[in-house]
Amino acid sequence: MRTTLQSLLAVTALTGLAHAQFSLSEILINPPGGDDGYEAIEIRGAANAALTGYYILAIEGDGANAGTVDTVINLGAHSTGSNGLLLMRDSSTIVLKPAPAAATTVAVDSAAFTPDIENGTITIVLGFGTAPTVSVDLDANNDGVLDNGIPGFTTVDAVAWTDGGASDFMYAGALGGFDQPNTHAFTPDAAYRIYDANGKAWCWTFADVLTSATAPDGPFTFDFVGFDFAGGLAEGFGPQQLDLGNMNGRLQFCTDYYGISTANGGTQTMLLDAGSINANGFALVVGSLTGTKPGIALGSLTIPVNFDPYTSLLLNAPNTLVNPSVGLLDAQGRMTSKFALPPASPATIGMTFNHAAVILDSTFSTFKAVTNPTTLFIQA
Ligand SMILES: [Ca+2]
Ligand SMILES: [Ca+2]
Ligand SMILES: [Ca+2]
Ligand SMILES: [Ca+2]
Repeated sequence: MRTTLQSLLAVTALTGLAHAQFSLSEILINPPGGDDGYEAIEIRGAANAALTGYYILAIEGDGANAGTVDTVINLGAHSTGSNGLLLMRDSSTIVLKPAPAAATTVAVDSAAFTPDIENGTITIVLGFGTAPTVSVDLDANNDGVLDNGIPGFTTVDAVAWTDGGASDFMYAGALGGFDQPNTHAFTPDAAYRIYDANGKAWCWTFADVLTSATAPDGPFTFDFVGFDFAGGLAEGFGPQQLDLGNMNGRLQFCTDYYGISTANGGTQTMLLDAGSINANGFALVVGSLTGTKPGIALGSLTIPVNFDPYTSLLLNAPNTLVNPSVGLLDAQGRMTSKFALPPASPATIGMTFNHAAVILDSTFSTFKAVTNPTTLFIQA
């Protein structure tokens, strides 16, 4: 009996691993100017891994068409490259900058990317099994719930975002993925995955992207000018642009929401991944209302927040507005903190909060590292 159970568990674990190895790592669906030639979706997995049976789906989220399968991209004939990356493109005519790594498999499927992937509220799904047919409506009564899931199809990863339409729906969360709420007024052009120190998919970032008139083919820089970015991206820290077909850059501090309304209040979750090298150490979350540069000098380190009254407030009242602001890292070197803004806090309208974490050793005596800053906008 025990042997049977053990072998069953082993098989289950192996199956889970086999299917958990692929993730959506980068999505560009709305570049500046026309979309043709630039739409691309990057998949990350093990090296030289076949995607037999796998598909990417785009499910419409806008109003009356919510739930309609807009796009089906068959990955079955492709494998990841020796670096674990597959980049699906709508055309090979334009040479992206930066160029995909030589080790990346770059595949083109113009038909599947026609028409273009819609730029409004959209759910992108990676999975395997029987793919639905293009134009099938998986949410016939438009109540935001897929009527029967995706029949015959197993989702391994999903992400969704919204343009804020009142009757729009995102379906990724219910599929085990991530729905990015529209709490700051921009609709992402691109989604960019952050992986942890072990290469496991960890959190999402989102941004509008900018190109220049003289370099329309890239680099696609994140829009730090219009403040259209989210998830832990920050100007001057961590990834600054898309890197389609190249390994994604790292962040150690990531967030979910990127804007909180003063009327409704809300909570921003901050995820810290200091790596297992900092297991059981301490983290101190510091903050600023006056930006990230020049920051606070701390020996040879620089904390990327400027010292101001908010910095003092967090230090003098630990584990209140940010909780925990002083905490213990777990065995993976992680900690989750929350910033909570009560409803009806009009005095904060227009404020931009930056937070960063300082990593200390397990005796709370040695500063070991500082993270990138995160950003939070406070809206009316
Ligand atoms: Ca598009
Ligand atoms: Ca439904
Ligand atoms: Ca529908
Ligand atoms: Ca990439």
